[in-house]
Amino acid sequence: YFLDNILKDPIFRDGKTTVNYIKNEPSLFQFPESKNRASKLVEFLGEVIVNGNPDVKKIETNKKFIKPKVPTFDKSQAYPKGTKDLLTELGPEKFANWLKNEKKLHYTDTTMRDAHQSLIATRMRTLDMLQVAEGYAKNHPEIFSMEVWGGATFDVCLRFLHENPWERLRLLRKAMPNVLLQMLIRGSNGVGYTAYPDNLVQKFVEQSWENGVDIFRIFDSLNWMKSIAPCIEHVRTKTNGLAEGSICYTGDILNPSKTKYNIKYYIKLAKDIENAGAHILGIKDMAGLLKPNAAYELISALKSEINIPIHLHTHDTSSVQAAMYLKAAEAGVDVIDVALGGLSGLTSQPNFNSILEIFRFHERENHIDSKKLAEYSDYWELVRNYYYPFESGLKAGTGEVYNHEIPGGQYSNLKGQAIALGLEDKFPEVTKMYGEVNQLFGDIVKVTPSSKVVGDMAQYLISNNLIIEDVLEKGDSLSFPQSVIGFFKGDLGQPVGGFPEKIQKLILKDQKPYTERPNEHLDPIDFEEEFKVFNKNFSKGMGRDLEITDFLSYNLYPKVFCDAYNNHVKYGNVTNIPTKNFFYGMEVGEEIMVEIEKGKNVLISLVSVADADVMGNVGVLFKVNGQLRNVLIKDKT
Ligand code: 3PY
Ligand code: ZN
Repeated sequence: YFLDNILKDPIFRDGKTTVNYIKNEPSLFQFPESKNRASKLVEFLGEVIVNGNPDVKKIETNKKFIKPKVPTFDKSQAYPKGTKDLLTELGPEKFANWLKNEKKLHYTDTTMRDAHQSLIATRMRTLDMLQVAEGYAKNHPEIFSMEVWGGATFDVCLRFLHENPWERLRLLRKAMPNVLLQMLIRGSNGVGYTAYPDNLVQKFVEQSWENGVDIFRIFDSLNWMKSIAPCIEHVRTKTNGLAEGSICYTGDILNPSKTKYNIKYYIKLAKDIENAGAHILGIKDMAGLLKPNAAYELISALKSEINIPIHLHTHDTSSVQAAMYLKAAEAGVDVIDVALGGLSGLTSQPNFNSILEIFRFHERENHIDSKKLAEYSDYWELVRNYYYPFESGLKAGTGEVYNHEIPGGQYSNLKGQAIALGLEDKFPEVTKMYGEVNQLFGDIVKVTPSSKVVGDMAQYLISNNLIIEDVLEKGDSLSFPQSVIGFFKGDLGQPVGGFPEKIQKLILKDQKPYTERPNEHLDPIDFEEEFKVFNKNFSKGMGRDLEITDFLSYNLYPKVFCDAYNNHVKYGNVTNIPTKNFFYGMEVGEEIMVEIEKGKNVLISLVSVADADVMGNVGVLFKVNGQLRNVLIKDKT
């Protein structure tokens, strides 16, 4: 394109060039936007071909992938009415009432959020979701909700996938306008790992609704009402969506020796959540500790004590959670969370396709087309292969979960972290230590971010060859991980029953803990002024005016946002590169089609990859829409 510009330039054509010609003619460097975008795409592909995708640590050479088959649907058909239409018609209060009076069991499909968060470290790309989103919403409008957003997906979109999480939400909303979309929000911690100013969380909730979220599953990692209640209030005042205030379930209500989290505790918490204005009660069994008989007892008790519908979530780490769902359904639970077969089981949710069969001919049967549903399971099973480097390696369910109590969503990440720290062969010790650290900390609720604190401490002890007794005996001379210090200071709020004082002193040393809400220490954001500065700083590189949602991303994850911004400046929009090529590059002779803007595709093929020159640069030759394009990539391998 540079040459093209020169050849068309009147100065050049009139033979009036001087030695400073190129320097003085910035117009020579103005390339058509789409061409510019194509150049950036091949720059990205070249980088992955030569140096690999930095997120992929281990590659299996000669790995073969089978192209996933997208289930058919009638594209011209209007979307059948679903729960989203019902919410619009009834409003949140009446909708919750409708749900409570439903006899049939309802299903939330977590495939696009928690399932991949729990099995493949949250790496599922939007492109793979969009292939099936419209068809799924048209073929299965009976689904109660699709969990598609929040939790760790926000961070991972920006940090590893070069995606804008808000764009993911908008695209999924557009593709599934008839079914409720659901997100997970960590109370005052939003979708982060720390407390944020209240007006930031409020704006985040408002914008999540504006961009497509209908159900907000709100929890706090210590079950602290002071973090849950304000978030319920934001949903009630800033949206017309549903506030699903949630209990995090831990321990075992049937075990007489585990008295801290007993049935009375959960009933009181559920009532507090209802009184705070939740439309639905969520029970978030994040580690899959709720046993079948306990579920029957818990749901039966809650059904008689509260008036809002109950939505139950679990992880199948033990591999027996299908039995739990059966008992919960018989006790009257209203909605359960499941994942499509190909991304279900183990640390993910129980298998939707099979759970559906458990309730076939049951009095609470929900008639969903199981044949079509199986095609979607097949699709996800094959898509999952593209993400093999992110698998946790867990091969079977484990009863050990009742001891270590590691949440499903944390398990695959913890394993990855252990590998990065060179502790792979000590993983069983790490999980055992996790359980011991939990006891040392006073048996706390463990879910993001409190679970990260326990995980950090367990890894710290194992990697330094320390045991719990060492903490008790020589804790005042040890320097603990920052997350642990912050936790004992009160940065995540207050745990049930308070902090164990002795440990708190050992960990904090001279620092003073506090008991008020962490958010109270944070200055509110001045949206008007700060947004102006933000827009000025970042709009040029993005090639567009920035939106309030970009500003929210920046405030939630400043460093991650800046890195994502720099990547965008360098590579442009890489979200439409097929997943196989995004992670593993291209083979010589391979040809791919990438959409660079709505309806506009570029055809890219890899012609050759040269050996590195003396400077260590590798020439990667592509054909882009038939024209040869050579990019030079520094070999960093
Ligand atoms: C999250 O907070 O991301 C979770 O999924 C917790 O279970
Ligand atoms: Zn979960």
